[in-house]
Amino acid sequence: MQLITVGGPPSCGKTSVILKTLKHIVDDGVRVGVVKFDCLSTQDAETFDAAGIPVLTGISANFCPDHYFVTNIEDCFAWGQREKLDLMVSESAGLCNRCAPHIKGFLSVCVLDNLSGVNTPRKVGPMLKTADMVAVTKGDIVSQAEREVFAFRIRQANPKARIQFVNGITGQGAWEISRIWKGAHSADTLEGGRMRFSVPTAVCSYCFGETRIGEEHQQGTVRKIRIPE
Ligand SMILES: Nc1nc2c(ncn2[C@@H]2O[C@H](COP(=O)(O)OP(=O)(O)OP(=O)(O)O)[C@@H](O)[C@H]2O)c(=O)[nH]1
Ligand SMILES: [Zn+2]
Ligand SMILES: [Zn+2]
Repeated sequence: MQLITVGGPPSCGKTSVILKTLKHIVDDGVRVGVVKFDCLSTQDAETFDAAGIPVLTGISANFCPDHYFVTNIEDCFAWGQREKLDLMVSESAGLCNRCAPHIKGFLSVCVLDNLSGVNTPRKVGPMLKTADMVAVTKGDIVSQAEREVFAFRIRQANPKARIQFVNGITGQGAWEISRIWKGAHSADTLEGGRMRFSVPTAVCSYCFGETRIGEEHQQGTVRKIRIPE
């Protein structure tokens, strides 16, 4: 089964891009499915259902969404195989910009939204930096100059990635993306696989549910801001 990881900030257009792209792939007779990772809630399952695409949803709740991803993706992969999918897409919300849902050897896609501002490519961490492809949505509502600066900033953060502008509503640009996705890496198992980026650098009491503020409640690895006296 082919596996493609798609990550991007909330509401950037991931589901729209996936739907428009998979449409072209389904037209070629490929059986596709989606696993959606989100934090608190998602309506995406209904959207994929309505499009006739098998979908599995995981809600990470109080877990870091990317840690939740790493600890579940193997089981989700097995689900995709049981569903006899040829190609499975994982969609994750990417709320934690310190982590990334991308796996070595498998096609990884970062979706960014032109509307989010030209500094966004500098703020999105490994999710953008370790992606093979960057799909940029909502170019229809910004100027050509903004689109160019945005693409330039993406190249600064990730010089190797292929950048594809795509309209999540009309689907313009999705065919080009589908041609790349059709050639995505395929494997029988994720066993022995590795993430592209290690997470996290800190494990502290707050990771384990602490809510109280104060030095005496801070255990584990913490980092302090250097503040001039
Ligand atoms: N104008 C415009 N709107 C878009 C485009 N792509 C997506 N949208 C709209 O942006 C909104 C969010 O799109 P989604 O595809 O749900 O975004 P998402 O990243 O999957 O959202 P979450 O999974 O909830 O984080 C929807 O209202 C889409 O119709 C685009 O290229 N242009
Ligand atoms: Zn994490
Ligand atoms: Zn994280």
